[in-house]
Amino acid sequence: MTHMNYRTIVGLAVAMGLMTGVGLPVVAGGAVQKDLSSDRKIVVFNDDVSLSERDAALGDLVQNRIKRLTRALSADVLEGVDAGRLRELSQNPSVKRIDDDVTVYALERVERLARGGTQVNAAAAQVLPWGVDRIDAELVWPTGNSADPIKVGVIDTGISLSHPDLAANIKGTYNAIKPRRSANDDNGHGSHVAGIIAALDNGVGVVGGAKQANLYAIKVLNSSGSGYLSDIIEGIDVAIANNLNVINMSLGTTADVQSFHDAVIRANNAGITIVAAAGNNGGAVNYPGAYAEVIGVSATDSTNIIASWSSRGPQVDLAAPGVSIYSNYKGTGYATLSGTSMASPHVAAAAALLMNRAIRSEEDENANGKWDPSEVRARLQATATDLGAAGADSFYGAGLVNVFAAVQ
Ligand SMILES: [Ca+2]
Ligand SMILES: [Ca+2]
Ligand SMILES: [Ca+2]
Repeated sequence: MTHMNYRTIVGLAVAMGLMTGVGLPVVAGGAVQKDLSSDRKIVVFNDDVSLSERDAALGDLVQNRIKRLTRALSADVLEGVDAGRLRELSQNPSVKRIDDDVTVYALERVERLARGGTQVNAAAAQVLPWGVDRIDAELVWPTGNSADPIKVGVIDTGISLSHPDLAANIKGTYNAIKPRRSANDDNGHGSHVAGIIAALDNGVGVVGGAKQANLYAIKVLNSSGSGYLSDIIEGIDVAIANNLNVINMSLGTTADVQSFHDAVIRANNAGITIVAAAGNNGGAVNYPGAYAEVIGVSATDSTNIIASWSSRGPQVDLAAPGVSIYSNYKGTGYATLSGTSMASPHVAAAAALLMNRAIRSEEDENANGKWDPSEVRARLQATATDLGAAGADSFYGAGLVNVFAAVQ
């Protein structure tokens, strides 16, 4: 497709309130994965550089361009350019910086693959999943708060658009990988995450913590659960353009890339509460979970103990259920998965429920009458159940999220 067509289609999709796709490389479960991105670079231009000036700066390298970012970030993604040409390009006055277009991964534990795949179940009578129960979301619903009309973006592998336990809550889609394609979930991970946030209370399958939240499927990860940073950045900027309230990123990478942090800062400045998985390597918190603007979430089991594989460190803000979580899957299925990928959406659901409750003056740090990301985080942390060592610690952050306590 030509670049003109690409831009036109993206523009139309956003104008119509549609969103269709999401992805970056993150290491799932410490497995060795092929780095998709070693050959891809994000050429970041200065803010005042026009599209034609971008073309002029690239010269014959236009033929190496595989993606153009034209929203908040002014950047072109190039593939297959040798180091000498990149050095030369980095000295062009139009170019601000050249970043690695790293691979980002879904943060689901991959042991399922060693067992020959995930067991997919058919719908049965609705159950209250243990994680939704543990964060006490079901105690909030009788008050009438089920998070409608809070907008939650699932930046992931997409969401199953045909799933009877999700479809009615999906209000928009965007496919950042292939903008002309749908954001239907071809992996299962994004549907699982979406179900933890907002599966329907319809008598079948499961029910999500913020069961009437408006879901936005932003597909950035492919059918294998990996993707490029450039697509994730586009997904974040689509979330900003669509005025979403919360975004969940159950994905990560060990690489700290300036363009990624900048996108997170833009979303935070736009008033979006950003929640991300801590990572599954048992070590340091991945990005974006480690960025200060993001609520980084570690994973606990049904006995409220941190999973051995959950990443940990001072960047963990909260803990949430992430072991043996039953939720929606691709198609019309259901599956039990583990990972900090499953912990993060419990906090996203809690944030959505909290944001649907009017903010009180003592919670409103900047006195603007609405929930800002730092205020959401502060309330969720102040009302979390302390676990482990007394007070904040690197395993559980402020503790296990409890949304019933938060909305009091
Ligand atoms: Ca249901
Ligand atoms: Ca405020
Ligand atoms: Ca503690």
